[in-house]
Amino acid sequence: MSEFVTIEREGEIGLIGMDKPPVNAIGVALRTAIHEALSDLISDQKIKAIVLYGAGRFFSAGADIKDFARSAEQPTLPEVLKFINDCPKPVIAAMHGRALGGALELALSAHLRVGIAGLKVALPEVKLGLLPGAGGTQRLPRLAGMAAAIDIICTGREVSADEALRLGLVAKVVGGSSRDAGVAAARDVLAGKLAAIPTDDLLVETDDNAVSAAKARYANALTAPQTALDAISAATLPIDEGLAKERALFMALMQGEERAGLVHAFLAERETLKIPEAGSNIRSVERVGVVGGGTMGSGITAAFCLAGIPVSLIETDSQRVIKARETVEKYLAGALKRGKLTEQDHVKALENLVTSDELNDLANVDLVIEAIFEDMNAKTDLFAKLDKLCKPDAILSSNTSYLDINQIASATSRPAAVLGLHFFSPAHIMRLLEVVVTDNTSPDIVATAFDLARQLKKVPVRSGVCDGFIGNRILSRYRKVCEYLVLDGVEFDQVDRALTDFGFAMGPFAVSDLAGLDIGRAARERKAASRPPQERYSRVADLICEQGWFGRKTGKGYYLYSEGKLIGPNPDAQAIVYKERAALELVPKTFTDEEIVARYITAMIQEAVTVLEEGVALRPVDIDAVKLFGYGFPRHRGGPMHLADQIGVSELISRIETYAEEDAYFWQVPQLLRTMKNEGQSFAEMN
Ligand code: 3H9
Repeated sequence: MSEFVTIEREGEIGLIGMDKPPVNAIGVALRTAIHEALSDLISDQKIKAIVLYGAGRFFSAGADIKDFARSAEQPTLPEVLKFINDCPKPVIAAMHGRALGGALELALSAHLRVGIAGLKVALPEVKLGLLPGAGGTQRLPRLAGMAAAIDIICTGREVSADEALRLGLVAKVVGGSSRDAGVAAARDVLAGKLAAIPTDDLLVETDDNAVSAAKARYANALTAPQTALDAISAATLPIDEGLAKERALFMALMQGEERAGLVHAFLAERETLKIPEAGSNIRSVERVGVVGGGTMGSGITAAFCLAGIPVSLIETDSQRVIKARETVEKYLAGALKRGKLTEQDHVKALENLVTSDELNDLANVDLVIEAIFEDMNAKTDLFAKLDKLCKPDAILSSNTSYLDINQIASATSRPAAVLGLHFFSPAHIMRLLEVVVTDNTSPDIVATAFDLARQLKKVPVRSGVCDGFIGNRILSRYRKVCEYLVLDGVEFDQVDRALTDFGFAMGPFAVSDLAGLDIGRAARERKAASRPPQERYSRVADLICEQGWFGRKTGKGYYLYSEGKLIGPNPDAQAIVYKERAALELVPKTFTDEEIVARYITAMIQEAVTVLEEGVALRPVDIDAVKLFGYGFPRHRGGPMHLADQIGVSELISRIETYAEEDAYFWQVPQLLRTMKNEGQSFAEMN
């Protein structure tokens, strides 16, 4: 028998326990094991009912995402599930923790389901660019009705145990272990107290309203929810026809780029945790200090409050303290309203929040995050003070977006305990956290930062020190391409439209308006002295700032705003572009949306490759995670390095060489790309 299932016999009841840590993922080995175990119990005359349950934390996380290449190997999951449905003895699925995707489908093919309190079920396949491909689109409507099935499948949302009970997905929700609950339910079935019915025997009522409403809702969505809807619509057909249709649609999605991108994004979130420092001693962080209560500092403070970690926020004077506290309280009230925080946790978070204008109040914290303005002298002064007043084993970190953390660390007597914790605005919402490791940061400090990120529900990515770290350094390059495109003939809103059509939530010019054009200007001023004379420079943004137009907050930037709402392009900003083009004697050219996207993405990949070459990022997948979780890169495209593999190294080199005919300084082929071409290597292989 397989190592992945346990088989037990308790009187007339046979038990199959799935036992494949960490999440009972159902790959070919577990599928085979379940099939064999079931055959064994069917042929055992003494067994009258069969219970399926999961060992460990969950019932199961569904089909094995890492084993998708083998999903067509026999027995396929649909075959195993048909075997369960057709089993001559009643089969009871007893679920605890989570039953997701193929695992819920497994339970739907059983004749009765029971849940343990706290259970969450879902068919999250659309989030991976798929549809439930093992009967979910046919059996869920049979049990819960068409409208509920459309909602659950097309959104991929989680369903609580109570809702599952209401919808008829489980017959009972009980306490205790799933194994024992399964045995109890099986006894009830054998005693005639509970009915066990093959799901495939049930009929589905058509619901044209629900289908047409969903068609309209998902008309502009990704392919997966639309295709899932087609599969669900087939649930009114005889079961075998519906299942065949579902399988065909599932296999088509499996081949798609959308699926590849979304699965890569899912795995990227977990891959970034695999760092050289993993396994080092993790220090306990009981209370955190944040210095600086501006947008970043308040957001960071709120992030800790949301995670239930006590935090002390320090500002320079009482007025600023009041303002910072109000901001944090506003963020927490928002989280409460959105259901991210319970009433009870909200009260506790406020109790755990200390605000003060006394730096000495940080004497007992375990970790300090500095979030003051970006000035090296101010930061080194502060770190020298913190070094003196904080506990000897306190960790000191900076939220700087680009300054040299090695230099900041050298202002202290504990450089091994200094690192960068670069949050992204709004810090209580954005998931990315760049963990910037200096030349001296010790492994236990890095491991502690990663553990903290887990508590904050962030996606931590390890970065080396360089100007802008992984994210902003790459951003500063592809952002320049937008400036060049505008000078060369494209209107701001065409750039934005091309990129939102590609999948970014906002275009780069709309983002600049939102962040405030003064922020970008400060960064340009800082770099002005070191800007290479050969580098092409667009003055357009500076000229717009000269008008006092800083974007959304001033009502004018690249766009015009009324009461905070974007109402259209700013013709006066465009006039500045025309004037600048004339001054530079540039003849405007036209660019298609595809050309705009190609230049933008190629510049992003070009700098990302340099970041890899220099070892600032550990692996291509870390860069993907940075762009996905901090910069709005469209999730279904998997990240720039995943996309680079799809574009191909030769094509990328050819693009850069073509663009170099206009600007040979900006467009240079990184050596790593040439090496990859010669060796036929992909970025995926470097992960
Ligand atoms: C499907 O079912 C298709 C069917 O309809 C049709 C088939 C024909 N497979 O997230 P964690 C790994 S599609 C393989 O850190 P948590 C994960 O990568 C599937 N591996 O734990 C990680 O590995 P590593 C539909 C999986 O407690 C480790 O397990 N199902 C799978 O924070 C721990 O994971 C889903 O979409 C999997 N299915 O969260 C569910 N799931 O240590 C996806 C996880 O090497 N999974 N791993 O990095 C989840 O949502 C979360 O992992 C879960 C646990 C909530 C289960």
